[in-house]
Amino acid sequence: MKTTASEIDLARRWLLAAGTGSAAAGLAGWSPAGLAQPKTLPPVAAFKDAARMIVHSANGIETRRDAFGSSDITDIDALFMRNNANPPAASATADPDAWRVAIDGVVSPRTLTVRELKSLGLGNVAMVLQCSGNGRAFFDHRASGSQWSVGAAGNTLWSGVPVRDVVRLLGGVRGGMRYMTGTGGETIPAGIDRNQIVVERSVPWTELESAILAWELNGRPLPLAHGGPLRLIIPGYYGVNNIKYIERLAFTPEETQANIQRSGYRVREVGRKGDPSQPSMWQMNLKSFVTHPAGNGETLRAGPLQVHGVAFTGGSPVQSVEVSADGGRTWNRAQFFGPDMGQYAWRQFVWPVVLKPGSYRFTSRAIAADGSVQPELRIENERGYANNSWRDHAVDVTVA
Ligand SMILES: Nc1nc2c(c(=O)[nH]1)N[C@H]1C(S)=C(S)[C@@H](COP(=O)(O)O)O[C@H]1N2
Ligand SMILES: [Mo]
Repeated sequence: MKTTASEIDLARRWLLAAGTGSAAAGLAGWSPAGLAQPKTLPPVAAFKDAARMIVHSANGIETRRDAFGSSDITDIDALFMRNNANPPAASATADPDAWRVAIDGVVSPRTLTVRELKSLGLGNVAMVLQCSGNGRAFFDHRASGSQWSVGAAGNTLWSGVPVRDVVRLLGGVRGGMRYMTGTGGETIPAGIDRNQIVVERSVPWTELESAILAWELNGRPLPLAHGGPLRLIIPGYYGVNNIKYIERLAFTPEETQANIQRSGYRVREVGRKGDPSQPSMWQMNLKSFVTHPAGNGETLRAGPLQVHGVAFTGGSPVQSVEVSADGGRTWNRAQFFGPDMGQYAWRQFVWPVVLKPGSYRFTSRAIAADGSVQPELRIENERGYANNSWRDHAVDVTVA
C-alpha cells in the first residue's frame, strides 16, 4: 500500500512526540530515501519486544522469522501489527466494557455494549491472523506496500461471543442479505470522503456461523493495537477482514462501497488497477514455512538439527507437510507436534535431521485433505498478495 496521508501524519506526530530524549533514535530511524523506516516501535505498539520484530513503518510491524519459537501460539509481544488508518485514541480501551457496537440488518437492530455481549454467549477460536501481503517482499516487481517477509502472520487465540448467538437474539438476519459487513471505529477526519478512509469490509454472510466478536487475545484483554476493545474475527480469512475496534456489524444486500473493498485487496495482474470484478482477499490459501533454522546467515554446526515450522490454510485442512533440505529436489515427510487447535490454527511440524558440513536450502510444502499441494511458484499480482510459494519461502544455511 502506498504511504497514505494518515500514515505520514502519524509518523510525523510520532517523531515529534519522541521529544528530546529519544529524538536521536527517532531520527536515526528515517531512511534517506524519505520513506518511513523507523526502527523504534510506534506508541500503540510500544509494549512489544522490538528485538523480535521488524519495524517497517509506524503502521506495519512484523515478527522476525527467528522469533516464532515453537510454542504454537504467537506471543502478543511479538505479534505483527498492521494499521490502514490511525487507530482510535488510547482512551478507547480505558473502559472496554462500555465500548458499543451497532448490529444491523437483523430483525431487531440494536446497539450493544461489550458488557452486554459478554452475557449473550461465549466461544473461542484459534486461528492464523495473516496480512494479505505477507510474503510480498519476495515479488520481483516491487509491489507497493509493506515489504513483509514471513512474519505478517501469527497463531492467535480469540475469545468472545459467537456472532450467531448475537444474531439469534436479535431475531435472525433479515431477508435478502448476502454479506456481513464490519466497520472499524477509527475517526474519519472532517472533509475527507468516508469511503477513502473507512476500514469497512464485507464477506459472505454465511461466515456468521464461525465468526466471533472478540475481547480477549491469547488470554489477555484485547489491546488497542490488535483491535481492542472489540474485534470481529472471521476464521480462515485474511487479516483485513478481521475488523479492529469494530463499531458496526451489519448484514447487507451488497458489498460496502469503501475503497478498501471496491479497489483495495483485489487480486489482479501486475499494472492493473483494482475493481470489484476481481477476486477479493477473503479465504487464505494453503501455506507453510520453516521457522527454524531462520537462514539469518549464521553458520550451523554439523550434527543433529530439528527443522521446524508452521502450516496453515483457510481452505481444506492441512493433512501433512514435507520438508526439503535441497531447495525442493527431494522431500521428506515431517511430523506434527504440539496441540491440534482446529482447522483455522496453524500446525507445527518438525523434521529431525543430522547435518554434514555443506550448503542447504530448507523449505516446506503443505498438503491439504483434498489433495491440493502448496505450490512451488507464487501467482504474480499487482499488490503482491497471497504469496504461498514454497520456493520463495526457502532459507539458505551453511553447515561447517
Ligand atoms: N479497524 C481496522 N481493522 C483492521 C485494520 C485497520 O487498519 N483498521 N487493518 C487490517 C489489516 S490489513 C490486517 S493485516 C489486520 C492486522 O491485525 P493486527 O494489527 O492485529 O495484527 O487487521 C485488519 N483489521
Ligand atoms: Mo493486511
